[in-house]
Amino acid sequence: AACACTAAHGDDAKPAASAVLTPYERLLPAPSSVRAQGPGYAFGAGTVIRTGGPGTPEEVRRIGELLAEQLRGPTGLPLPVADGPGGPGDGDGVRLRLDGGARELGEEGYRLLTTPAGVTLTARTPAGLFHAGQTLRQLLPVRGAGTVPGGTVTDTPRFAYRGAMIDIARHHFPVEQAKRYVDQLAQYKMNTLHVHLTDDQGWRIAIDSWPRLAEYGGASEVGGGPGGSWSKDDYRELVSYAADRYVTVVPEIDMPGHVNAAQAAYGELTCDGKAPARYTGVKVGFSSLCVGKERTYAFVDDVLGELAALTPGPYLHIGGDEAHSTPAADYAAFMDRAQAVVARHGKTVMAWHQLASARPAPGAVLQYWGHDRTPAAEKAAVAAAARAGHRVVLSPADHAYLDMKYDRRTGPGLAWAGYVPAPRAYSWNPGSYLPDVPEPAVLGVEAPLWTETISTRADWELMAFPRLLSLAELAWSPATALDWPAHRARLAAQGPRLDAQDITYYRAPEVPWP
Ligand code: TNX
Repeated sequence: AACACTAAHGDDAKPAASAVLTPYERLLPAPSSVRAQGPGYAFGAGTVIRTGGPGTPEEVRRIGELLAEQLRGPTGLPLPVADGPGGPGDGDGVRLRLDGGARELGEEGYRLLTTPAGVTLTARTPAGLFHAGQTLRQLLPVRGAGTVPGGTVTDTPRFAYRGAMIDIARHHFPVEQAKRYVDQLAQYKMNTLHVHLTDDQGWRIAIDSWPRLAEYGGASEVGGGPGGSWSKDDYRELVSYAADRYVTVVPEIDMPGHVNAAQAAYGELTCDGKAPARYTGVKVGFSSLCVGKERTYAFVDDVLGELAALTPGPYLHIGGDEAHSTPAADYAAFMDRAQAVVARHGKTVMAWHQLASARPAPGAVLQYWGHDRTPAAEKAAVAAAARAGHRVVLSPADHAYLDMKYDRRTGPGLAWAGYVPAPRAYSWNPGSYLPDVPEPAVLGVEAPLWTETISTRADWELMAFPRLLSLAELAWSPATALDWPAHRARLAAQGPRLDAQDITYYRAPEVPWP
């Protein structure tokens, strides 16, 4: 069969037309293994989604309901959800099956088996079943019922942490936009949403013990707009919406720098006790918490305590980047205490990789955001931390930053790490990217979207798509499946799906969009 490999002779080959790809070849992220075999299953008016026999957890039923909801629109079929394993004469369809014994499928893997009788999704965990459902969506046509080709997909992720970050501090976005992004992430098997909740320009999360943080510190944003903030119920709603889609929320309170909004709300958080004006520009590195003041740590404890109570996920991200106004010794002393607070509230520390040059606490996860020109010593500090047992999430700015312009014509975005055209987002290997940080030390990949220049949903999506899909594939697919000519054909095949969901995307010239 014709496949994306027609273009596998290098970047000069003419991009393969997406029309020649089979549904299996179109899957994005590319699965670990596919065996096409025999005739497929035709979806029709009688298709039922079955969520297992007696003893099947309620969670599986929920996954079935959500999958049915996601398939009804595109297929136009009723797709009722039924309990019970189904039997002869029960009609055919999709079966969701938990198999605790399928050890080879790991924490998030699945098997999708298609015969003329139906499609069986098998996983060891509910997360795996959810991912299987997302694969099934892609095996059906963009519109209409269609036939899932016969065969077996067996698929497990390369990295456990597959994330995206949104910056709702530079520009405020409503929780609905974050939920929309969760849907988009989950569709491509990403499982983490990191929310940058605070920065110099705005404090976006309600903290009961320090109400002026959100009330006053939230009422500003880059460019002087009104800003805004999320109530605790907003945040809870996002967390539960994400959990239903097997996405974990990682909240970030950026410290000890990036705190002007907090200090504008509470002058006691500065060393001289005077509240600065709110800030609506785009400079970084000018603010710092007062490291020598005990009141600072009451603040840290209250904020992280309330956030920990709202957050079921394991991580609290405490920032730690660009603390240019905090002397190195103060920085290390502050981060020691902040990390202890995270631990006291039962969470694991995540921080930007600058923490590597201080004293990362046992278990702390470092998020690397350097680039090709980052000094070797800075990379070496991260490698040393990896040797000491810390795991690293990779967000190299010149590959993974979704706020970098594609090229000089891109409207929104920055270019301090250079332009990131679509192929550049894809063309790096997370398993060997940082010198002396071997693959087992890499927890995963995250694609941050900073919003100094982004204030609308259209611009957000334009910057994220298609590069987010490339990063999703780097995070999920086996290294052996990574190949730009094949990948760009898969990207092209996603174009009509993005269109059908009204997702704005950049028609990158390197991709053979239909
Ligand atoms: C660097 S990346 C920052 C952010 C900016 C971003 C813009 C990082 C940890 N800090 O404060 O928003 O660049 O690309």
